[in-house]
Amino acid sequence: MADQIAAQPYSYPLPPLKQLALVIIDMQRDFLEPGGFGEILGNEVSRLEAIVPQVEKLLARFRALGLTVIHTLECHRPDLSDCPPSKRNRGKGTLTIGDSGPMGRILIAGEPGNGIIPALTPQPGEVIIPKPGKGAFYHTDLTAELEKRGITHLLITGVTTEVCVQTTMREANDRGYECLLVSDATASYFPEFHAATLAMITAQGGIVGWTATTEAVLTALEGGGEA
Ligand code: TIU
Repeated sequence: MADQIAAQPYSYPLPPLKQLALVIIDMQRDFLEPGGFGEILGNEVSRLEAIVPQVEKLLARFRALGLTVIHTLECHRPDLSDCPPSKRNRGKGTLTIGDSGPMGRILIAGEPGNGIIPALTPQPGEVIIPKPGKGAFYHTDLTAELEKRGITHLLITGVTTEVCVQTTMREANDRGYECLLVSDATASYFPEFHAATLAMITAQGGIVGWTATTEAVLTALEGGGEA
């Protein structure tokens, strides 16, 4: 197995694999399917589906290697006590967070639209982090879950690149995690924001971390044994 991943702005050194986690951010029906939060914010949601095959491949490899997988979900309690009014009032669509939509109440935990898409359904033993904000560290158990497992390195995927993905990567970077964003396993409703995010992460010698393709990650992990 390789000891690094071919990445931008330079190779990403791999730690002992048990210290590496795959983070899958918010691959929820609310963002990927019509009738959810993404669409009520005015977005064309079809672009996000394109990354599902890449995320599936990475997930399959992590499962085969017995490595840590973390799924996050952007969601709020049914009583909205964890949703600041500033967030609820934003968007100015016909519906807002907590309202009933075609897939149930928008962005509310347990509603059909709020679940992870079937192709990426978590398996027992995988970590699920519900989060009320864009970043996965804010008001969640993520730090505790990472520390419990001795995780130091994060491969980050999911949606949307410049919102929850970038916020989470910046939060992780400030906490000392070595972060790599998988460039074709993350998507935005806005292709120019996807490109800008990759560029700003890797600028200045990797100020926030690294980017690499799914293929580069899979190639580096080829032949890796049980952690
Ligand atoms: N609107 C948008 O691009 N994203 C979000 O609201 N949440 C996530 O990115 N998950």
